[in-house]
Amino acid sequence: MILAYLLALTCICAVHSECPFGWVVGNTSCYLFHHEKLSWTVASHYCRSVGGHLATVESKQEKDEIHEFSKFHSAGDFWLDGIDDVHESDWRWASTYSIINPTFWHPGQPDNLKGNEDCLEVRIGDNGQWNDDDCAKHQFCLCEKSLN
Ligand SMILES: [Ca+2]
Ligand SMILES: [Ca+2]
Ligand SMILES: [Ca+2]
Repeated sequence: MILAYLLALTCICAVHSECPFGWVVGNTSCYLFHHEKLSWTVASHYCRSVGGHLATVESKQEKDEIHEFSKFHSAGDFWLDGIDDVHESDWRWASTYSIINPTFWHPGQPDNLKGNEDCLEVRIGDNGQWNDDDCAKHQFCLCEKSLN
């Protein structure tokens, strides 16, 4: 009886072992909506400290998936991994320095307002489309790590 119980527990744990506790299971990645407002740099460090990186959106499918998750898991706009702080308007995923393609900018964005917007945020009120904002602004963030 006890053995059967332990076996059942093992099976339950195995089913949920793809993502750590508290992370959302996506199609190809695990996502963590962090509910503390942080500057982009501190948010990036936070995601690394939990074994991931700020989320990179690499397809329409991933963009839509994250937008659906955000309806339930995010209290507001959140940082992604994108930056253009090395060369203005040259948007890259910071964790890999790969060019951001495709992009999902909100109409009129990125506008580099006041010459000081070099970090990428998701605006949940704008259907999950993107805005560039001041990296020093404190914002929620989305971490990502690979499914394994
Ligand atoms: Ca990704
Ligand atoms: Ca910029
Ligand atoms: Ca902007």
